[in-house]
Amino acid sequence: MAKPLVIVTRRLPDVIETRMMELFDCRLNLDDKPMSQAELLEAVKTAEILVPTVTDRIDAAILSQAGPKLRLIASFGTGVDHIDLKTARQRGITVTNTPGVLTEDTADMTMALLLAVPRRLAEGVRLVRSGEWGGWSPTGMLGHRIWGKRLGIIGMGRIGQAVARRARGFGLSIHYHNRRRVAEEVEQELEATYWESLDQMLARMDMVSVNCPHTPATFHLLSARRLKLMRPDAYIVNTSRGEVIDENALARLLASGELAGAGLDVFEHEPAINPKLLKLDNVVLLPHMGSATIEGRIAMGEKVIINIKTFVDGHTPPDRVLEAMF
Ligand code: 8YV
Repeated sequence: MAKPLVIVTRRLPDVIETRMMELFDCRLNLDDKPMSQAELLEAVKTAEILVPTVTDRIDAAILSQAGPKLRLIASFGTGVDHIDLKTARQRGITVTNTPGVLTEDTADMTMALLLAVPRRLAEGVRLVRSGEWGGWSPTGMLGHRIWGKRLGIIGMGRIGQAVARRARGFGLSIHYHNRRRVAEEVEQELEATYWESLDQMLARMDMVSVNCPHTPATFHLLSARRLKLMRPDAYIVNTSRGEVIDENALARLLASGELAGAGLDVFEHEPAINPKLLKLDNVVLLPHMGSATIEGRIAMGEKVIINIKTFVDGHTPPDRVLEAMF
């Protein structure tokens, strides 16, 4: 049987690329340069299977010109907001992702930001490196305690729950808003309080963590109006997608002291960073590295391979994505 033509848009871990070369007629991207829309168009016209990442915009314009051979988009990543699922379905193209294997890493990074922002970690590093630290002082570098505070989690899926488990260990009490209330056992285990109204929850939290996917329903979920409901001493952390927060409004409120601080691993227009955010001291900005562990990336690649293999063998791939899931 002929091996399927698989086009991979970015560099993946060596072990994954090697295995893909063994299994498939595989075209790799050796210099790791993100593909332009023109290159992507060429790829969907040629490939039977496309392996994109979050940096590829597989929109309706691209998909409507896909070649008849393109049957599967096996995305390397969990979020699928870069793929137009509706057009893919209309064109009979199956879409898969890699859920589950980056939950713990992303939750670790969320917890790191929940600690880093109130305890001014990045400012402390900058001070030491600047050579201007004059030594310990009783009132130097004071931040805020997180123990005993309330954490509001927006999106209580796998990652939200993994954040909650960690946060409990740091003495935070767990509150959450989700489309659906989670199972009673989970609520009990986490001693979590459910808020059907996001507005009501936001107004009462000391810290807020964004852990929901970006969908049309969650675009600017944290709008200027909602951000203004938060308390001026509250912190906000986002390891999900920049688009969930109105970034301009966030920067404004942080600058005017109407919010205490933010930890952002994701941005609305990556890789561009809102210049207003760059001017602020009370923010920790990271380059979308929530799931960036070697173990996680290999596990993601394994999932991509399993999804392709299962599909090529004529079965439903384990991580098939349906529009109704989002
Ligand atoms: C991935 C992510 O590394 O999986 C996701 O949704 O945001 C990242 O952590 C990236 O998407 C890879 O394509």
